[in-house]
Amino acid sequence: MVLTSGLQSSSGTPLAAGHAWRFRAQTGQGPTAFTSAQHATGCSAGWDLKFGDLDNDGDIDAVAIDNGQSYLLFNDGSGAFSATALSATNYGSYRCALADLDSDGDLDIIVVSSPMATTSGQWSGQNVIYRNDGSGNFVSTVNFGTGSDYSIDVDTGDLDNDGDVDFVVTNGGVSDIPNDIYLNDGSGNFTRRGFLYIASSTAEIADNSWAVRLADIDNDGDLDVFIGNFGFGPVQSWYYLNDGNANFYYTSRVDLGAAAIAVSMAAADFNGDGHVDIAIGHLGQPSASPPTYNRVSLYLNNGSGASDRRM
Ligand SMILES: [Ca+2]
Ligand SMILES: [Ca+2]
Ligand SMILES: [Ca+2]
Ligand SMILES: [Ca+2]
Repeated sequence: MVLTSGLQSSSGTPLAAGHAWRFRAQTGQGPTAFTSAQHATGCSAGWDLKFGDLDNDGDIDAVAIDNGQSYLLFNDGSGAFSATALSATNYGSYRCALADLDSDGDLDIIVVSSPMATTSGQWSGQNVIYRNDGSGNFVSTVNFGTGSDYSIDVDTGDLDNDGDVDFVVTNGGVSDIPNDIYLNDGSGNFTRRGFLYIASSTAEIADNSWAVRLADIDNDGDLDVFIGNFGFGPVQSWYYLNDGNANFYYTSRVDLGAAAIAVSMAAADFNGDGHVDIAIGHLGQPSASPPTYNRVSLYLNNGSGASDRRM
């Protein structure tokens, strides 16, 4: 949730800047069956799919990534979606995030990409921010990163507790590359910060990372970071605790213990004990030593760290 005006403190003092909050809603038991399987026209499959009201007309729209190309899927109000390309260029995109990056009350889009040679041409791997004009038009774009970060995933949240939306990008689809934090100046202009430093050093640790999710792991009021790593052979994934100012030092890097490729993640309080847990989707390598298999691991947070429990 983002509020940009009319904010007051509990004592009635006006607050100058807009603020962003994230809530977790507790819900009852959901439906036990789903009906209807309506495909969006113009977009055949999805590498990623994120939902939000892009054109501020009260219904939920979506952004899809399909075979490196990004698409807007606008809802006609009845649940039918039609796809239009977000960009004329296929950047080799993997995943996206929706958030109000410039605090003007509409959802903007971050798309992260990796360069790749394909039969239909070279994908450049450029990462792009698309700014919303408020009506679902995304003609204002900002490139970010080096263009060859080999970025795979992105998640948004207020990492430095200054009321605006920041984001984390995982890099290294093919090799060990440091991940990136991008901090917002409040107007949607971002400064890159190296993700993880060895204490008392500015040397960044590089991982071959795929998945990222932000959540307050230690319940101290700031967003921490889960990172899922990819590799050939046993691979460990990590979580990183925030010092409150978006600093993540080596001493706060904690092993999740997952000796398997982690390609996707979801963070939620799965057992309802007030601590955020993590589910990791693994890509198996049966021929590796030791072998690993396709599976989902659930790591339950005991309040002081995550403990392994496999599904
Ligand atoms: Ca809409
Ligand atoms: Ca916006
Ligand atoms: Ca912030
Ligand atoms: Ca925290």
